[in-house]
Amino acid sequence: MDNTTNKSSALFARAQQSIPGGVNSPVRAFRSVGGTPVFMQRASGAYMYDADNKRYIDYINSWGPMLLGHAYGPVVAAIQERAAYSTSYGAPTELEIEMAELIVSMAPNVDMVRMVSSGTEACMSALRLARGFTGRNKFIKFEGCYHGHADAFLVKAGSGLATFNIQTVPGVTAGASMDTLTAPYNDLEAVEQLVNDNQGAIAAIIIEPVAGNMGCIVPVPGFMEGLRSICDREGILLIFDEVMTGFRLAAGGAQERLGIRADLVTYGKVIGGGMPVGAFGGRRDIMQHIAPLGNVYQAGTLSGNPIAMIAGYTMLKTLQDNPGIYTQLDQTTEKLHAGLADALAIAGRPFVINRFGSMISVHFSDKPVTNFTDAATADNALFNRFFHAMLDKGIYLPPSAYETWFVSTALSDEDISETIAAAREWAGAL
Ligand code: HOZ
Repeated sequence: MDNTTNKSSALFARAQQSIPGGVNSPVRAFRSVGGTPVFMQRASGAYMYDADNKRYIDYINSWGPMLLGHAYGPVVAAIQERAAYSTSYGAPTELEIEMAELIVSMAPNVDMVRMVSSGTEACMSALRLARGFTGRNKFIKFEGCYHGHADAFLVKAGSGLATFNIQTVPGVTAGASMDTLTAPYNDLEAVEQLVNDNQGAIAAIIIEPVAGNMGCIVPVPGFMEGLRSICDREGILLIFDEVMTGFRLAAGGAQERLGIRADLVTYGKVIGGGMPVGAFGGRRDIMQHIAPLGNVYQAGTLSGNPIAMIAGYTMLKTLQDNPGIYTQLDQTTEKLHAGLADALAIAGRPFVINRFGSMISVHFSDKPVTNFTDAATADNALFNRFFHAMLDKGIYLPPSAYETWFVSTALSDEDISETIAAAREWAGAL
């Protein structure tokens, strides 16, 4: 099925000549849902406009960062002002201290923080730090969780690897992934088994505290508490990958929302206000192992970049000063959930809507979706049809059942109603 406009089709054909697959990140290519990706030219608030100026209500929000909608005025103004000072110094600035202090004041259990340029960098650095701190090599990740594209994480990973059913990644050596242990999400017994089988060898358990790379999957009661107590008992570090959830679910992210303490936390997306930013932080005694204080080496020419910092700082300060934003996000997402549930019921096909805060997704499944196997055995062909029908009606959903949707404060009641009406029309015609 091809729902795209003429200009997008022409741009996609041209892009494929000089960019692998025509895109700079695989899921954008629409390969699993079919059709041609929509090329965007601008966005404002809740809306994106494609190359032919067709308007879309956006539920991707740049895969998470645009929590306050697109082209949020104060962030844009701050970027414009700072750009005139210089776009990069490669030397420390006061702004980086202000950013670090702000993060430490918002995020629980983060005494120190190091800025990087992406969520991938944040996760690979946090893992290296956990290994350096504990002197152990192995780590546990969960099937369907995605922690960026560093070699060790590309085992049973979600997001694009799940979307394209990539089981083995050429170029990732056996050596790079031999210390990666995997367990099903929400399965504490499987974690206990891995820990027993690898006594004294596991440096870290890394997890998306609310998973967003196999659709949205919520931790069952007791699961996170169980991980915390296993880590405490075994001297394992608990790493929360809050690239999606950080500053989105609450000012203090999933740690605050779930009431669980992590030893290390990784950030991305919202923390950069739409600029390429990531960060990892945590307990002082662990963070002090990072160079130049310790020997766990990590560096970056553009780390702490002034434009990225001012965008992120302005975003986070807005969130800190306006806690009502989180209530608004929850209420908007609840309305969307209720309306979609009513609308999709018309089709008479089983479906599950998972939601936590402003993360939500639909799986066409007849049983609860609590792990990757559940997500993978849902009717994802039906999701693809749903996706295209919504796209036709100007509703921009992630082009994969293995991605969460992200809600922004820019969405109005009218936008939600329009989205629900589109879903109802599709369900009625099925
Ligand atoms: N890894 C992102 C979704 N989980 C996709 C990033 C993108 O295509 O921009």
